Amino acid sequence: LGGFDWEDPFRLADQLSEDERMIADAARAYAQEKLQPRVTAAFQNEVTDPEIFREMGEMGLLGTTIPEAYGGIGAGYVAYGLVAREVERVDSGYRSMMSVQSSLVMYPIYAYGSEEQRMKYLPKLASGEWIGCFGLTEPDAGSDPASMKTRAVKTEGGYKLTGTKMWISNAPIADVFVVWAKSDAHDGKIRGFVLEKGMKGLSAPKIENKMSLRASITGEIVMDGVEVGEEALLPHVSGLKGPFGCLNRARYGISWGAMGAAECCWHAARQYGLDRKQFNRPLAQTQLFQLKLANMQTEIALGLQASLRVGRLMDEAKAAPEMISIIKRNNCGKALEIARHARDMHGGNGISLEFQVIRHMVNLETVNTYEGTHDVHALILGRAQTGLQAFF
Ligand code: TGC
Ligand code: FAD
Repeated sequence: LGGFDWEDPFRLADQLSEDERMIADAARAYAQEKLQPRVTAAFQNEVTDPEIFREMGEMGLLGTTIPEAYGGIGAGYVAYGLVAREVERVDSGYRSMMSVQSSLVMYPIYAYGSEEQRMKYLPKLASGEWIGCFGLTEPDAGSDPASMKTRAVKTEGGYKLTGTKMWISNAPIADVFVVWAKSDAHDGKIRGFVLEKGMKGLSAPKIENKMSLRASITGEIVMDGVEVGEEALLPHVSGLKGPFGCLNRARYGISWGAMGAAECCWHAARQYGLDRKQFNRPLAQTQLFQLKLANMQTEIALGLQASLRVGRLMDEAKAAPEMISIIKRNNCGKALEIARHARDMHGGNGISLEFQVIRHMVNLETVNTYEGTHDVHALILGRAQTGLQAFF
C-alpha cells in the first residue's frame, strides 16, 4: 500500500501531465504572491484593479484553451480547471474576472466569430490589454434567459440594440461586450453581438453595495439604441445554445474554482484548530472538530476527482452538459457548506476579514447562484433522468 497525503488524498497530482502540473504551479505562485497580499483590501474597499488582467495575461492565464495563433496557450480543459482552482483559492472574485474573460468572452469569439473578429479581439483579450464582459442576464430574465427582452433590430448597415443586462461581471471596466439579443432579422432567434466601449448609447453603470464578490466589479449593460455594423454579429451560432456553449465551459471551471476556495477554508480551519487551545487542548484534538475536517477532506477529494474526470472528457470532446451540471452544483454547494463550517470553527475570529473564511463564505453565496443556481442545475438533472421538464 502507498502512503497517505492528507492534503491530496487521492493523489490528484499524480494524475496530471507534466505540462498541467507546470501550469498549476505557475498559477499558484502568481495567485499566492500577487493576488493574496492585496485581496483583503480589495474586498474591504470594493476595488477591482484592472492591472490584474494585464498580470494574468502576462502569465498566460487568460484564454488558456485558445490556440497560440490567437494569443492563448492552447492548453486543455484540465489545465484551465487547475488555473481556476489556484486563483479561487485566493478569491472567487479574481477567478470570476479570469473565467468571464476566458470562457464567456474569448471562447464565443473563438468558437462563433469570424476570422476578422478572432484576429481583432483575441490577442488583446489574451494579453489583458482589453477587458471583456458577457451580457446574458437581465433584470427580468435570470434563470430563464429565453425570456430576455433585449432586441436587435435590422438597420441598413447592421443592427440597433436596445435593452438592459443585469449583474454583469467586469462590465463597468470592460472594453469588449459580448451581448445576447433576440434579432428580428433572424426570426427572433437569440444572436450574439460584440460591442465596444464608447459606442453611442452604450453604458455600464456599476452595481454598488454587494456583500459578496466585492473584489470583482459588477455592473449593468444599458443599450439605448446602440447601432453596430454587420461585423458586430457573431456569425456562427444562433439560439440559446450560443450562450449555453460558453456557460458549459465557465461552469466547468467554476467546479474546480469552488474547490480551491473550499481548500483554503479547510486548511485554515485545520491550522486554526491546531493553534487554538480551549479546555487545555487544541481544538483539533476534539472529536467534533475532526469530524468536520474529515467531512471537508472527503467532499473536496471527491469533488476534485469528479472535475478532473469531466475535464478529461471535455478534452476528448465527450463531456455532456448534464455532467457539468453535476459538478457545478455539487462542488459549489459543498464549498459553501465547507466555508460556513470553517467560519464557525474559527469562533469569533471567523467573522474577521483577517482570517479569510468569511470572505470565501460570502463569495460562495454568489458562486452557488450564478451560472445556473443550485436548484436550476437540480432541475436540469431531474429533466435528464425523468424526461419531464419541471421549470414551468
Ligand atoms: P432548453 O429548452 O433546455 O434549451 C434551449 C436550447 O439551448 C440548448 N441547450 C444547450 N446547449 C449547449 N449546452 C447546454 N448546456 C445547453 N442547455 C440547453 C438546447 O439544446 C436548445 O437548443 P435548440 O437548438 O433545441 O433550441 O432551454 P430552457 O429555456 O428550457 O432553459 C432552461 C435552463 C434552466 C436549462 C437554462 O435556461 C439555464 O441553464 N438557466 C440558467 C441561466 C444561467 O446559467 N445564466 C448564467 C448567466 S452568465 C453568468 O452567470 C456569469 S457569472 C460568471 C462569473 O462572474 O464567473
Ligand atoms: P432568479 O432566476 O430570479 O432565481 C431566484 C430563485 O428562484 C433562485 O433560488 C432560483 O433557484 C429559483 N428558481 C428560479 N427558477 C426556478 C424554477 N423554475 N423552479 C424552482 N426554483 C426556481 N449574468 C451574466 O449574464 N453575466 C455575468 O457576468 C454575470 N455575473 C454575475 C455576477 C454576480 C456577482 C451575480 C450575483 C450574478 C451574475 N450574473 C451574471 C447573473 C446570474 O447568472 C443570475 O443571478 C443567475 O442566473 C440567477 O438569476 P436571478 O438572479 O435572476 O435569479
